Amino acid sequence: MALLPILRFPDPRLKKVAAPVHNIDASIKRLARDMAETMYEAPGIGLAATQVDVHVRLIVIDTSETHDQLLTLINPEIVESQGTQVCEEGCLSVPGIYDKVERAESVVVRYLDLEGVERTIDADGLLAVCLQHEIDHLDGKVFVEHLSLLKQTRIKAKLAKQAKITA
Ligand code: K1U
Ligand code: ZN
Repeated sequence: MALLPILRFPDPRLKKVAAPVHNIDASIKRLARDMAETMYEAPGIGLAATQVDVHVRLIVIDTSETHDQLLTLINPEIVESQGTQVCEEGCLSVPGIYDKVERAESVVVRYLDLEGVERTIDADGLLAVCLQHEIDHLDGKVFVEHLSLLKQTRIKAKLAKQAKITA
């Protein structure tokens, strides 16, 4: 297993649209394991392959308090959504920044598991938010792009300052 480096916003590679997985081979299974290890170590409650600079449609999520309910979703697709909720979000690619984003309250997501079996999840609350956040990553969208342009400019300035200090 390996910890993978996570891209930082506004890295242009975070804007790439990920390609569907056609073959769930050993390299996809290894990537899923490495992403889970990276997510737990960060720590975070989700991670998309885009964030580790691999542009395939694969996400891992664990929103449980016990960190033992890992979900690995290949080619996830929102097939139904209902209502709205506003939730404070963070992102491992935008460290130290948290802000409120409006999302659907509940979603039904269709995906393939690691054995290639088609499944659906019916999610609400934090899991629904996390699914939408991670699927956005696969489409090249970071949560700050849901915020005003003024906020985005401030966030970029703050991250640039942080990067200067740590360089
Ligand atoms: O995609 C990511 O960068 C992961 C992100 C997922 C997420 C968080 C909150 C709302 C929506 C999506 C994170 O995991 S940020 C870190 C975080 O939320 C967290 C860290 C430690 C314990 C609990 C939560
Ligand atoms: Zn994120």
